Amino acid sequence: MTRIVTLIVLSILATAALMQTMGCGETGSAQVRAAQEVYVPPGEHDRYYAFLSGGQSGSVFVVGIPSGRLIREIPVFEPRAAYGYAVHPNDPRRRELESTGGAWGDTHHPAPSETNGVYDGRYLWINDLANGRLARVRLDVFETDRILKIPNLQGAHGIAVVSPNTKYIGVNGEFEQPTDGLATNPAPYTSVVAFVDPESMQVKFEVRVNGNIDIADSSKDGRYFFATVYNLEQGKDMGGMIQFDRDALAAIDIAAAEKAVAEGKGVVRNGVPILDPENVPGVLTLIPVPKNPHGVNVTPDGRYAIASGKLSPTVTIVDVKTLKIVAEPEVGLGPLHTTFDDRGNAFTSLFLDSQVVKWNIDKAVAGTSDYIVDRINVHYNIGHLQAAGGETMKPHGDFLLALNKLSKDQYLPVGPDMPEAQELIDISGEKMRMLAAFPTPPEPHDAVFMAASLLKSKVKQVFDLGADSVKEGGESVVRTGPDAVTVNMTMIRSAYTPETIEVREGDHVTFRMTNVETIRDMTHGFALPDHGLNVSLPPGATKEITIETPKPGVYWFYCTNFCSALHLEMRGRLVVQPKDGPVKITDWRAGQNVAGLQVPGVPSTEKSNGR
Ligand code: RUQ
Ligand code: CUA
Ligand code: CA
Repeated sequence: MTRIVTLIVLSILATAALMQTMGCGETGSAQVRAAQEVYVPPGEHDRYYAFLSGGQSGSVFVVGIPSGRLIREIPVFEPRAAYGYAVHPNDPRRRELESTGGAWGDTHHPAPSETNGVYDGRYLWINDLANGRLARVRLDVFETDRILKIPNLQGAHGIAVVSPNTKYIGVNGEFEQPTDGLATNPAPYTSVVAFVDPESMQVKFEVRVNGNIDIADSSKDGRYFFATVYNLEQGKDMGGMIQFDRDALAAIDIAAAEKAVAEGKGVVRNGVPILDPENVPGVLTLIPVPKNPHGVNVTPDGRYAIASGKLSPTVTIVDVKTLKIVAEPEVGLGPLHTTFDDRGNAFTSLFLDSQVVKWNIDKAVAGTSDYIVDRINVHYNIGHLQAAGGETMKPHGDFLLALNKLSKDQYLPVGPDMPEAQELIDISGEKMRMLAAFPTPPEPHDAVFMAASLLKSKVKQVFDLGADSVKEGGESVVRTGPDAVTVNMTMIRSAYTPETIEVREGDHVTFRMTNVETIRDMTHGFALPDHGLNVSLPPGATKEITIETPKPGVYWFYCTNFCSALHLEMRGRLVVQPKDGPVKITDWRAGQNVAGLQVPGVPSTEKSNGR
């Protein structure tokens, strides 16, 4: 009898467990609903592009939302063999990286260009905290376009475009410096905010701020640039930085700064006028906010700037017109950043609580006790968070991405170090709902969403063949000097023209290469073994690169991107004759170019000494 009862009980338990796994229980049906919301069938597209900063990957990750699929990594401050980006020391981009601070970076904050307070899909700027740089990414081709080293500033951390029409990109210097740049200066350290012109990518002016400057945003009317200061103490160690109960939210009056610069009130250092607010009153207002504040975010309607308290469980709500504090509601432990929906709610990340807290802005300002709307646990220790369009004047109010610093037990273990974790949350209802999670390489700091409908039509299918491109039929190998050869090469499925290039040891060989394909996605690579050369050419692209010291031997350059059934055969030879060996000076389809250029000791046409 007891056995029968036991069997019945066991079978009931088993059925319950089965129902759970099949998604028939309460959690089960919530999961099925969530899965349906993030499922994007094969061949269909996501609704949003999300641009995630790559952190110490030095890049930008492009993820489809809601699926969480990684669509692309845009290399910015680091070489990436995957895209033939800045790999060779003579790659122009590699040289740009080396000359501006080095071939690695730490990207934190993606900032898209805006027109009328909403994204226009032209550019995305991204900072390099480590080496004080700002890069611009073109969103029609998803490639890095310009890299700028910012003078007089260390630790380029918070950046923000000046709304509503991208007048400047403001860049904050987090690592304060001796004011005159000299280590011998005993004076307290200060920082600058740099204002960069979006088109020319030049620093127009800088504004000095006492202490350091962390995260940035601009008022929606472009009047103020806001920056949090967490070391108003001007401490030089941890203890020194956490002395005060209040640090500051800095508000820079942009028009006043422009006027002062025009009147010559800036002190020019490294080519950039720096305004010192002590000598130029009215440029900078410091609003006291607790304590070691981190994020600052302006509400979509432009009324308030909200500073997150980090070491204080509060957010400080500042009226953007008066620069007065209107409320300081408690939200939870470790508030770092805030984002918004289209219904008057703010969402603040709580690092210590591992939560997102949703709160009503008007109620918090009015001081009613019911301003907290909802809380949801995230996994774990959230840093940034971003709602779709949350930085613009028109938030979408549907999805929120939590960018968590630690994933701990959330994914298959991969050693003591675990992946970074993003979680996608539905914010369309009163209560937040967890939808999905996806990992990424280290380490996304921040993200912005861009509607697929905005960007898709702006993305180019092929690069335009520029004046510098090599035309089909116009290929040549030209000796341009006693020890210099230029190869004008085209590539199309699935061959390089020319296929054989003969040079002499000691020659500098310049490859000018055009992928003359006219259809999307037909990318060819050009990799040369043992010479550190790896470039990749999307359709229509032209690249030029010089290898300085080819070693004697036969080297097969080959295509790295699988392009056709003859992809493996898409290769050719670089034949490097030893200095004193039989030398054939290439005159491939280019006899006229060779004439007149005599190579010392050897005839300039095809001949060999027949050794
Ligand atoms: S920081 S976790 Cu670079 Cu954006 Cu706040
Ligand atoms: Cu071209 Cu493979
Ligand atoms: Ca402090």
